[in-house]
Amino acid sequence: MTQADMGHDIAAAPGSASGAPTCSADVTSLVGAHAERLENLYPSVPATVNRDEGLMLYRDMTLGRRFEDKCAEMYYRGKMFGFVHLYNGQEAVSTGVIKAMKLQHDWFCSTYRDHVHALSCGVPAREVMSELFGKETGCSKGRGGSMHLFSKEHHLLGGYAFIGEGIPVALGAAFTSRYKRDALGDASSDSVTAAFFGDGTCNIGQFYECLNMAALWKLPILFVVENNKWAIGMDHNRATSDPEIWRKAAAFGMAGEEVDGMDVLAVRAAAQRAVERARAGEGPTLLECLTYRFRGHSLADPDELREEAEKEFWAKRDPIKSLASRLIEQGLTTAEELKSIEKEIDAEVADCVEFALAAPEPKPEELTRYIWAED
Ligand SMILES: Cc1ncc(C[n+]2csc(CCOP(=O)(O)OP(=O)(O)O)c2C)c(N)n1
Ligand SMILES: [Mg+2]
Repeated sequence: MTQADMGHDIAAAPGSASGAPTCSADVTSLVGAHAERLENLYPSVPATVNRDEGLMLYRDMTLGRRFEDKCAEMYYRGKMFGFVHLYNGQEAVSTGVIKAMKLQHDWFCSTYRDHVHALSCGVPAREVMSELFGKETGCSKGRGGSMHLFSKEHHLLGGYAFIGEGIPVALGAAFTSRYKRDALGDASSDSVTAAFFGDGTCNIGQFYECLNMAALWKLPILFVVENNKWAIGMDHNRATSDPEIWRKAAAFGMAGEEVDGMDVLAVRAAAQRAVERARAGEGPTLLECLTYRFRGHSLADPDELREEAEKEFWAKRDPIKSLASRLIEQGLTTAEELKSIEKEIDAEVADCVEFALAAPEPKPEELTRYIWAED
């Protein structure tokens, strides 16, 4: 039995025999306990990657970042309406988890911060950008907008405006997978579901109810907590009984793990372990990814609450820049090759904006279309 099976951390614990340095009191007072946890996280086995995988991960994270930088531009130019929540800084979580799963086979459930999850799931950038512009060509036919991305084809079960709303939906998908196999005798039914949500969401009821049911029925699900330290303007450490969310897994007898959410390789390795357990019928995992959002809560947030020192601490750990350095250091790519990937991505993003701007609006007489199942 591994430590994870017992609901314990796989990575070395803070201040453990791994020799990890602990943060000085000065650093902690400047950047806070969330940063201190990250500093003290030393994986016992550093994750590695081959060239193709490395470039695939780099491409996916860069697409997420550049797509959203363009979203900000379009929002401020008045092309998007309503609330728009960007994911800048958290890309290693979406890419690390989703690209460790089987696309169009496994299932994914998001929150209002859903654009990058949709892109990682393979929803075409044209469809995501069209949705943000409220166009008929959007993945939710322009009826959903930024917070309600959905794609049956890509097994994206939705973005949700109410926090925690997606967790029971994800649980249902995991239950379906198990039910088809065990009750209906479909041996090929081995899909795993990943539910993404934030630290603030771990203080509400659905989280606990769903952890309970998932553990009880050994459902194939990953509860992926994107702990970015903030729930709008509420500091995680002021809002929860035990800030180390992964430890709450032990109360349900399920595997729990904390991981550096700015390190895509570490997230990928942790997700692979959890997916393997889930597919083998060993049940759920609570995976807490320590991360940070580089922008305000939404594009309407002037982001004046967070300390500059804290923002700088996390900006230095930009997951895209870190992966680039590692791939170059390991001789798997060159700066020139990464530049040409970025150029391709910029062209894809420019194309999706052009496509979305030119796309038709939904017809007013079809306002209520797609509400009922027959559509
Ligand atoms: C049920 C419910 N209560 C309150 C809100 C208001 N609200 C919107 S975002 C948010 C914070 C969520 O923080 P977190 O789960 O950490 O996600 P993050 O925004 O950091 O990704 C809250 C409380 C909501 N959307 N839904
Ligand atoms: Mg948060």
